[in-house]
Parts: sequence; C-alpha cells; structure tokens
Amino acid sequence: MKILHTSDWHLGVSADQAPRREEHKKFIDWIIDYINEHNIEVLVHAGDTFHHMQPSARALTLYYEFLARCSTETKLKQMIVTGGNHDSPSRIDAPSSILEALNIHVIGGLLGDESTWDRCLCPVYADDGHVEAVILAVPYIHESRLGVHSIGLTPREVRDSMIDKFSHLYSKMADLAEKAYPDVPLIATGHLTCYPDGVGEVEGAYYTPIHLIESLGSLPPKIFDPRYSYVALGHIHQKIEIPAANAWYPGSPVPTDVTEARTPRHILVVDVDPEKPRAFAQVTEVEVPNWRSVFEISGSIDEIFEKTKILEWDQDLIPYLYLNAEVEAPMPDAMQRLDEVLDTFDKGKRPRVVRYKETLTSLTNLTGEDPSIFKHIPLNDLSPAEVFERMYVLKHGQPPTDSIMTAFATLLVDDDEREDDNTAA
Ligand SMILES: [Mn+2]
Repeated sequence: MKILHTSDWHLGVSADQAPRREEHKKFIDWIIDYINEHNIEVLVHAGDTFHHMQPSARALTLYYEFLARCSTETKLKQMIVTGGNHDSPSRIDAPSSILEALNIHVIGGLLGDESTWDRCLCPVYADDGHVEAVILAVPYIHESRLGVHSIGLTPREVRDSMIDKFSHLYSKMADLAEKAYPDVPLIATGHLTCYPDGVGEVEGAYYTPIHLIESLGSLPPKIFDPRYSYVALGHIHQKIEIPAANAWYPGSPVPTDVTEARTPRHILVVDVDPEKPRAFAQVTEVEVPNWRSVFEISGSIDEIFEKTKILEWDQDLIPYLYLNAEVEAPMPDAMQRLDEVLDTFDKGKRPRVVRYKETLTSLTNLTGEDPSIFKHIPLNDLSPAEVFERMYVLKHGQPPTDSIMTAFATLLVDDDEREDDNTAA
C-alpha cells in the first residue's frame, strides 16, 4: 500500500511580499499526476496546510480545489489532513463532516482528554473491505494540553515530563488502534520537533519553537512507540530521516522563503506491507520540480548589475531576485539604474526584485564623529536639511554626499511649489 507523505504547504505564504501561489498551483497539478502515475492509495498531509490561522479565500480555494481533484481525478482511497502550529484547529475541523463523505479525514486539533483520542483512528480499507492498515492522525498538540507544566521544575524535569507525556500519547494511540484493528501495520502522524539521536540541530532547518522543549533540545525518537511502521512528521521544512523510529519529515514542497529555495524540496512515498505489522515501511524520497528560480547576488553595485543582466532560467515563472550591493556610500540612484537593467529583459520576462539591500563597506565609527550630533537640540532650531543630515549620519555612520544633499534640496523645492499650487487653487 502506497502512502504519499507531504507537509508544510503553507498555502498563502508570501515572505518578503514574494507570493508562492503560482508555484503552489503548479505543485498541485504535479502531485495529482504523481498520485495517478504511481498508484498512490493514501495521502497524508502532516500539518501547516495554511500559513495563516485565518487563511485568505484564495488560499482556501487552492485547498478545496486540491481536495476535490483528489476525489474526482485520482483513485486515492483515503486522505488525511492534520493541523499544524500554523493552522487554526477549528478551521481545519470545520468542514470535517462534508469531507468525510469524500474519504477525507481532517483532524485540526486534539484535546488532552484521552476519551476523545479515538477520533484520530483512521483505518484504510482494502478493496475487499478488510482493514489493511491504520493511520493515527495526530495533529499539533501543545504540551500543556498533555499536562506538561514548567512552574517549579528544573529544565531537566520539564524535558523528562515532556518525553513522558508524548511517549504516552503515541503508545496510547497504538493501543487504541491495536484494540480496534489487530494485526495490521500502524502509521502515526505528528507535528512537532524531533531530531535523530545525537543531532542537536539540523542545518538549514526551519526553526520556529513550538515546544517549551526547544530551548532544552528536541524530542527524542523514543517518544514513538516501536509498534509503528512509519511516522509521518511535519513542522521542520527540510527533509529529515529519523532512523530509530522510521520517522521522516518531507519538508516544505514549495519553498516558503529564500533560505528554503537554496535546497531541493521533497515528498515521500511510503510502501507499507499489510502482511507485516510492526515492520518498518520502505520509504522513497521524491524530489519536487523547481518552478521558480531564486537568485541571490552579492557584490559591488556594478557587479550585481552585470550579473543581473545575464541571468538565465528555464522556468515559466519569473525569477525572484535578492540583491546585496556592497557600497562605500548609499546609492540614491540605485533603484533607477536597476530599473534600466531590468528593462533590458523582454516584456513578461522581467525578474522581480524581492529584496535590494545596501551594505556599507566603510562604516565610520560613530564615536569618532562630532559628538554634537547626539546633543539634544529643539527641532525648531534646525532646518529641514539639518534634520535630514543628522538622521543620515545616525543611520549610515557618515555625512551625506553633496549629491544626496542636492537631491534632498529638490524635494524641499517641490514641496514649496506644491504649497504655492495649493494656494493658487
Ligand atoms: Mn511549517
């Protein structure tokens, strides 16, 4: 039985005002094809479907269109969507009754009350009607709901309590499944931070502390009951294997920011043998195509313009540019020059500058400057040009050049003229 494991889509994300909607649309087309071409039977999304707790209508549309397409265009038997720390549990749960009719099982949130935990049980049926595996759809759950308290405890005690409670959660889930459906493989999901034994930090991993424990380290793989054949995790945006528990993070399939664009993106395909309960399932990593180039260019202003001019890419979507100019003094005409460079591209092929940053190579030490700059002077005693000059020195550590002062003076003239215009009107 083939399960496609994905997580952290973050629909609606737009870090640095660089939307990823077009890539999400292409990813959805791609994943529908993939499901059909590889006979995937179950799809698991392990949290953070949306970037915002209150997703936009456009993000919701993408989500519902995807679910509808899975239902009408594929042979998926079962889909499971669990809530992540970015999702609103009640919003994910809200359409559960209608989605259930399409074999889509959503679990937005979980309470500490163990008598409610059987709603996480999700049996997968073979064509002849018998249960061939059970998925324990565990969403993000804050440790306080499990009864972890920190008051009056040492960090060590908090960590131990946390490991205890999460171990209990996952073994209790396995108990429930075994009682209801004996002798079938068990698969769990989770949205939390767990690193392989001996690994304190994963390079390039998306880091948002969601547990108290993250200041004390991550959760260890031993929280997952050994009865699980596979654990489908979400939260970390890099692909990570945790061998001791056969637990995996696929990472975000579409980069949510510039850092994630530096590494390949993945989904995971898990092959579960219904005849072998408790045996580790086989996992295949699948690289997701890259639909948008992201270029990070650093250097002198001439260098970055030269490099920008000769950029090439294969994808349909226009690339995102992150530019870092190393300059001796701020360049007031940089945006204009950059605009001219970008105008050399064909219409519709013009790259989008997401970030332009200037790094000063010769930042003067402010303490060596005239200390009068820090003296309190009533604003009325200063001319607009003097206010500008002082602000400039504070921000850039050096006085403005003559050309910057001239540019500033033009603004003042414009302003005077505007006032004259208003009076005339
Ligand atoms: Mn996430």
